[in-house]
Amino acid sequence: MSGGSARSLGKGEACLPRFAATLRRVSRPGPGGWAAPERSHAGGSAPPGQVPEGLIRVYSMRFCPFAKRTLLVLKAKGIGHEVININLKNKPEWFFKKNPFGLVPVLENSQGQVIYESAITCEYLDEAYPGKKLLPDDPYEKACQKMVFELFSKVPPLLLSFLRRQNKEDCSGLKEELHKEFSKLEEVCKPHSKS
Ligand SMILES: N[C@@H](CCC(=O)N[C@@H](CS)C(=O)NCC(=O)O)C(=O)O
Repeated sequence: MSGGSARSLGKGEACLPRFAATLRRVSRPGPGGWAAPERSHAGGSAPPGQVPEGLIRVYSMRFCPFAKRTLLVLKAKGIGHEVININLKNKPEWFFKKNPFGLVPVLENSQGQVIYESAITCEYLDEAYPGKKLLPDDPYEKACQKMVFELFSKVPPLLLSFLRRQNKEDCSGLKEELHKEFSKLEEVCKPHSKS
């Protein structure tokens, strides 16, 4: 490692700046600011129609790490889907009928069934669609995966706070918390690591 740091960095700590830089790159505002280039549905907008047969719809927001979970599962399983972005600063009234909490992601299928909460949407997609199974069948193995998922759940909100901090704001506490969370994650991933 370059530089004369007083102590060597833990693995989780070393990857933090890289992770933050990647997040900054993917969530950098475009020429028009933070507004998504795709149309997003805001207050006053008409509700979208029925989901076309053979597709599943995901109500999302471009920078939402929770919605990314759902989108990753859709991609991994090759499920045909459409994305409707929601303006979370000015939510359409109809969106609360899809999810009473008013949060993305939400899934809706062509039978009008809706599923919200990212972990639940991921499990639903894995069970409802054929093809590559993402969760193990063995109950213990499945529980282990869910525990890792829960452990990782602490990371995205911390990263968001890290990205949203003001330039001069002291973020040492935040860094410490992130380091702690990454270390926990590394500890549980160690037995499965190849190196
Ligand atoms: N526990 C939820 C969290 C989802 C969540 O917080 N989504 C954020 C966007 S990243 C949201 O919809 N925020 C809108 C709000 O707080 O009103 C999940 O896992 O789906």
